[in-house]
Amino acid sequence: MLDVNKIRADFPILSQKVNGKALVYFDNGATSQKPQVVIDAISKYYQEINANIHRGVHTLSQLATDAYEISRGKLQNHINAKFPHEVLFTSGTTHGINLVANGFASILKPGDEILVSAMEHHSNIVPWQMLCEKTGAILRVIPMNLNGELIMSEYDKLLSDKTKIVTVNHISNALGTVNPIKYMIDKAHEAGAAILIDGAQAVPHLKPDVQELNCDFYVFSGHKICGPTGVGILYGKEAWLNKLPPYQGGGEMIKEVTFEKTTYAELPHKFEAGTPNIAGGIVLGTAVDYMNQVGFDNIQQQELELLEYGTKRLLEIEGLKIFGTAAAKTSVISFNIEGIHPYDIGTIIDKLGIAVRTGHHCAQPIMDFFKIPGTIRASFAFYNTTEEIDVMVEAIKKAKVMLS
Ligand code: C6P
Repeated sequence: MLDVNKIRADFPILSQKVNGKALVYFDNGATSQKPQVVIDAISKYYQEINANIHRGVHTLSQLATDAYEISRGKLQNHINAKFPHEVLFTSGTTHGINLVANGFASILKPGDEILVSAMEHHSNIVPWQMLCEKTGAILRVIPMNLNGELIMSEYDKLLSDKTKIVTVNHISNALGTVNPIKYMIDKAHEAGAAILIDGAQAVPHLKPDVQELNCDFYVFSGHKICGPTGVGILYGKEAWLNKLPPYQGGGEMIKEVTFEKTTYAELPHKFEAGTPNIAGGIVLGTAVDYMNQVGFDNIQQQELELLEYGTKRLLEIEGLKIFGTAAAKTSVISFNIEGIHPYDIGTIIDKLGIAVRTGHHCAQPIMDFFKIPGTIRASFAFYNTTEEIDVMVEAIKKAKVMLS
């Protein structure tokens, strides 16, 4: 069992007051809070070993390079990638998806098909639409039902020899649905298509095993797993990363440059042009160590309790409707209260120290599907408590009285 009070002491921000009230941070889907070890590791890097990496013979450059590559190895172990060079540092999920979509421009022909799901974040829609514009490929959408579950029989029907890549999130940011990605990966491969998994909302809750999943690409952001902003991971199978052209040109990604011709560096450097977020890359390793120390079994147990308790307590509020009622669900509750705009509730409960996200959550097609302007989203992390849920429920009741 997790000692939540002990865990909370690791996160200095959680003892802050916001608007004069104890902070209740339920916007973990947007970004997680950072434990002291992560905050300290950032200072330590700049105080002790700051230098550019992969370039200098001097001691600091070597120390920084070693720390960066050790961190890559930690991430490799964390997701069980076969090789360290299959683990690319990016600036985040959005960067990772754009990198892959850009690479597919050299593969797709007019009439080829890309499958996305009906519950994607804009980051996993727009880059593919841009790719379709460039190549003449066609975007097809895997539909969902009213519980917010993808309809697998429709997915099976959409797959064909025209499908070149399937791209789907592991967990939906707006609904909390855990998608059946193992099934989807196997089916995509049977149809001869590649598959990318957007793991942005999954990695805070579970440890993906990319070899067991057998996905071609898996992307996520560091800031959602207790790490800093501006750093993320793109896992790609070696064969795919060798096949795709580089995304950006510049320093670090070359073997040889002349004015006539440039040859590219080996993986992972081919995709890591320019000076990267060195501190971010190193500290992402610290964040992953921290999450593993807490333990994903403990994280899941605590979050399941929060999901069940939160769902029960919120449903006590008259007129409250939850969007996203899939059988397989993580600790995200999206809801609305009849006759009240989500933004109004969000603004009032913020005055009471409670941070939730309101709006379309960068997933407008989901809101269109449910014919709503947006939702209020409470997304819980392992450092949250049922007492905090009580505070939120009371605050919402108060806001409801004020607004009706
Ligand atoms: N979702 C949320 O509040 P970046 O911004 O690149 O770190 O992550 C983009 C992204 C991609 N896919 C999914 C499923 C996501 O949830 C996100 C980020 C945040 O839901 C901020 S919009």
